[in-house]
Amino acid sequence: MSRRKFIKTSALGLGGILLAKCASGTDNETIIEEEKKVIPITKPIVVSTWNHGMDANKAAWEILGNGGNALDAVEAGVRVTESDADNRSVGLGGLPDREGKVTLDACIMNHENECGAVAFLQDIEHPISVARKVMEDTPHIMLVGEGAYDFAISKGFEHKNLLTPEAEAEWRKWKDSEDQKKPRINSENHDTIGMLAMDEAGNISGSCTTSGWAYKLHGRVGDSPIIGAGLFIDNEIGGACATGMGEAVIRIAGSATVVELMRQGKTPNEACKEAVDRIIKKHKNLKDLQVGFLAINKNGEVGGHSVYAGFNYAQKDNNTDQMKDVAYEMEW
Ligand code: SD4
Repeated sequence: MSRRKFIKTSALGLGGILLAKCASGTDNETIIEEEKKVIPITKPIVVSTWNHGMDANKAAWEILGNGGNALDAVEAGVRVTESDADNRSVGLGGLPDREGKVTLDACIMNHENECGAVAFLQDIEHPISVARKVMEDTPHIMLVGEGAYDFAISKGFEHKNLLTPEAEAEWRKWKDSEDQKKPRINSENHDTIGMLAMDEAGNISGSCTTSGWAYKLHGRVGDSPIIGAGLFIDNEIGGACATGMGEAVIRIAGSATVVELMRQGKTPNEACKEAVDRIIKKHKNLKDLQVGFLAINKNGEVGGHSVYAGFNYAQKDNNTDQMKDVAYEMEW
């Protein structure tokens, strides 16, 4: 018996896409005929990782909802989280490294593949804005440590002690504990904010900012400031960001991988799942190895996937303002 199928899929950019749909056929033949179907693009839209994404999205939406651009939105959005002293994993109030120092990682990327990053930055409240200055005011992409700090001060950022009394108390308790066990990433501590936005013009930008893994070695840098690992945007395709154990994300060039998988035709959900599968395949010891990916494509379709249960993201667009859970591979 022969089965003939005619499927044609064609991208029409901003206008929508042509989708094939099953029509009819005889008993031994299925003919899938081409049918024009316009899928509306969801834009503007902003998504960001974890519960703190709701407040961050709100700030981003004030820009996106008024015709502003995605780059301004992703910067303004995550600044809210950076300034939230109650948040123990980003900016002010973030848990420090083993030495009691709060060290920050951040990066930003726009629709023209321009990007900027800072890593191991101390005493500056808004690393995301310093990253943007690196992108816009220098020929470089990443500044680290003292150099990043000096650059920030030269650009008018203020010195600020980011170790709040509450975070310091937690660190001292950890330091005095017998086992000095590192908190389990994501479930016990560590929720970086990654944000992806598409504006009314259809341009995508992204940002990612964190104080990194609590009680890490002094000098440790994670995936969050590394373009292609913690964040990647290709405006022809979409964008992705990561949260969780940065070392594992870097090993598979996580966010760039997700974008490349979408380029091959995968949906955001499928692309994030395949990147998670790759992390699982490449690591022998998966204990506590949580990683979550979040992605958006040019149609404004959003997807995510994580190694362990519990990763969620916040979405805001003209019809949505809510948290969403992602599918995962394992229970804790
Ligand atoms: C890091 N990826 O420093 C960050 C931590 C994180 O949710 O995302 N936690 O490795």
